Amino acid sequence: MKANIQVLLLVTLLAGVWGKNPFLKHKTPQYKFPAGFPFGAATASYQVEGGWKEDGKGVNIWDTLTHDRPYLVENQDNGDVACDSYHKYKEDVQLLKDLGADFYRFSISWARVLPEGHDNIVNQAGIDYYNNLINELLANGIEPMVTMYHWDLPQALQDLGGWPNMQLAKYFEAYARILFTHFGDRVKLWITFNEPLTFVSGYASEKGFAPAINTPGIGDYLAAHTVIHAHARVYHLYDQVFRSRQRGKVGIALNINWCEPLTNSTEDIAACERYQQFNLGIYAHPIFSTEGDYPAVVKERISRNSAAQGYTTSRLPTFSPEEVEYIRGTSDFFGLNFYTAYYGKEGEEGNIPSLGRDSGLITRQDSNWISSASTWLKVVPWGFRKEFNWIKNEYNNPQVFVTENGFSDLGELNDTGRVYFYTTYLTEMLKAIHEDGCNVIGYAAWSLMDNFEWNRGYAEKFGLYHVDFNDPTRPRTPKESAKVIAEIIKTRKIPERFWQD
Ligand code: PNW
Repeated sequence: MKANIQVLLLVTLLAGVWGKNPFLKHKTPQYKFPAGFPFGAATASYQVEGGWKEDGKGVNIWDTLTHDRPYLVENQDNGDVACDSYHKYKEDVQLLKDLGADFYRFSISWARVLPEGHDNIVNQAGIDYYNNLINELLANGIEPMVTMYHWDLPQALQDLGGWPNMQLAKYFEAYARILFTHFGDRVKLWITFNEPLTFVSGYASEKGFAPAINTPGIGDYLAAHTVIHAHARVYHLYDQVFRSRQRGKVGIALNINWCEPLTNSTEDIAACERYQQFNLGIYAHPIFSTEGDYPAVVKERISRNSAAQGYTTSRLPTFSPEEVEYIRGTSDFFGLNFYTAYYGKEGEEGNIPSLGRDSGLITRQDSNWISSASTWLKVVPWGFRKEFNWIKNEYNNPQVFVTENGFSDLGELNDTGRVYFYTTYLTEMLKAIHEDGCNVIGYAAWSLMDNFEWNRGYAEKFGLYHVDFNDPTRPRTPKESAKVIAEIIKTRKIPERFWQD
């Protein structure tokens, strides 16, 4: 009898060592979020505000796309009313308060402030709206984090060619000057651009994001070039005119998917490295690397492909040495929007010419990965940790502020998929912080509430709060995920019932 118990104990112990003991639960270590680590939620002007022609707002490229080419959007939806946050911002602030959010990431509609895009006409009603929102946030102890550009370019500037026109860098600086002047006394966290990689694709296809112009492999590279210049101008403007008085931070929000090499071959490893360089490095290398400029592999391949295709100059514009210096180091933090991952292998896919073709790899997702309502978004929590590490190694461990991370479904209140997404992704983020030493300094969930999901209209929902788009009063209701996020913010850890084996 005694011997039997000893054997049982020994087996139990050994199994425990091997991590398979059914009695000893082998779970993720209970890491805490560092003291003072800010949690928040994010939205964007066109996706939530509505009020598309109210009080002097000018027309932007998403107004134009949804009105003139409604077939480009699921169900012909548009953002004319959206969540009606133009009228309901006080309620939005209460939602944030109920979450326990430390900050709110929202964007300013350029055409609401400058109806024609230029700084000659300032729309006072637009200034008032954002002043009211900012003041309401601060009165509730919530810090504003403001994105200057989340894809809604004034139509008047698109009429001049949009982002491929280098003059827009100057106009963007003038717009930013207006924002710093009016709001910089209270706004201390600024993001110049949200996801340039995504919105410049509006110049690579006539079917996707606004302005939906089909100049792949040329227009999108020109747009990227202008955007990088525009970002640097705004950073220098802040340094020269505003920083000493306002003492805030200026960054940029870049999106990237993790790319896992399909095999261990040097070709596939190199292919995934190219994926990072073509999709993230194209923006991050000029700003965050020690040497600046576009990544060497990006310059080489686009130049080589351009020549082979009969162009006498590269389709990718070049920075002069002075420009490289001007752009290098122009960010106080690295804003990261992260959602999903792909497998990558060497190969060729995509139109000639295009960024995808130039990058020289084939990407696929694993059919075993958990799906969302968005075709592109599979749940791959470990990719989040790997991406933090890639950024740490590539850019000398910069301060990374997660400016977006989230999951789509069809809008159910008992959103178990979203709860799984947040608890597993945040667990990987904690490992990146505590085990890998990645310098993660903040986190924003995308999104505070269901909203206009671009070409997918209202078909895919990312909100912590449900919004009823059939009700003219657009009521908001907390989902299960809102309660779980509130619990995480309060307890500073992932609740034990969500720990994974
Ligand atoms: C981001 N992709 O867009 C945007 O910043 C948000 O405005 C948007 O609502 C959110 O993520 C969810 O889509 C993305 O295809 C759009 O990989 C598409 C992709 C990634 C991000």
